[in-house]
Amino acid sequence: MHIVVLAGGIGGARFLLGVRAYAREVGAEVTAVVNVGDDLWLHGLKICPDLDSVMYTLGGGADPERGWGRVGESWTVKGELAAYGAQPDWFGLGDKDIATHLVRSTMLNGGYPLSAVTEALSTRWEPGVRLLPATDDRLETHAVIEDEQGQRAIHFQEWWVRYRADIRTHRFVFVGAETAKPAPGVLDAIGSADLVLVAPSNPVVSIAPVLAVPGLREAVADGPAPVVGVAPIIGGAPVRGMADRCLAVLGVECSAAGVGRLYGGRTDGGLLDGWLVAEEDADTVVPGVTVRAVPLRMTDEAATVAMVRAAVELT
Ligand code: GDP
Ligand code: FO1
Ligand code: CA
Repeated sequence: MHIVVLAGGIGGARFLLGVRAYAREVGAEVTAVVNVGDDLWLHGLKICPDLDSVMYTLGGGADPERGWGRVGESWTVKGELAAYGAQPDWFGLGDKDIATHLVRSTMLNGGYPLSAVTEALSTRWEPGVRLLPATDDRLETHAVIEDEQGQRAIHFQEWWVRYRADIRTHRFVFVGAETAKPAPGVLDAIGSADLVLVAPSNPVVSIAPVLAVPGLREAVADGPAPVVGVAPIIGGAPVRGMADRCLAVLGVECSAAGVGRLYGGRTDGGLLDGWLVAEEDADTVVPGVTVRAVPLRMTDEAATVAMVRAAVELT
């Protein structure tokens, strides 16, 4: 059995802990196709927040409270950069984390594609699943905002970290998406999958940029495998993060039903065959999609494995 998971950062990473444990139980293979829309170059370094969240979490090196970066982190370089007045000062890189970005940036500057770099970094972390960036090409999420300076596009990280998504926002743009190609292995993985799972990641800024890679959405929607999604919204609110603000930009209701309908039923030109929602959202209806209500809080690995099992049983 081959399971493909579309994933963002922390929600994707925690879900993958459960998918990996389930896969070990049943002898399945797992491929994670991870969002790169959050990625940015900073201080000469390439930062890939979602790939790193997944890699560190599955490798046992993530900070569980922050949800990003390394556990036991120190911040000497951040302090030194601040002493130089280096900008941006609203995005902090930890010392241990910087080592990852140094290795990655050196390899990228040497001509290796991001997928090969990710594979190389994974030899240290042994995530136990195949980690693939959605694309090796530049694909950056930008937010078109409006303030006293007028209307302009800013990088997703500036929108999320600097403004905390608390600024008038017209839309998101996936810069570079039109010409991006799926990373090597992505289409083959989806084409050979027995099941595609959409992790309970942010639908607007984690899953949408993955699906924006030309050919990727079609490979999932028209592919052989059933597609089951897991709601990141419980009782009308995100479990963590600012998905509510992201959904508001699209005019989509912040609910399990709102996100399910945003993905849509496969029979209606959408993505999903099945949609797992939390028990408090048991009345959710998504046209053309089989909806099942189960506990959806990823409090520990056993709870997450139970979610994965429910997703498998839905197919
Ligand atoms: P990010 O890239 O680090 O922001 O992480 P993701 O996009 O992968 O995941 C963020 C989403 O995960 C948020 O919208 C959360 O609501 C969702 N999430 C976090 N923890 C849980 C959980 O325990 N259960 C469910 N169902 N969703 C969760
Ligand atoms: N999130 C923050 O809120 N503040 C930061 O200073 C910050 C730094 C950072 C450095 C490396 C990294 O991989 C992630 C980092 N994040 C930070 C998280 C990042 O913004 C994530 O992309 C978002 O949480 C959404 O996925
Ligand atoms: Ca993200």
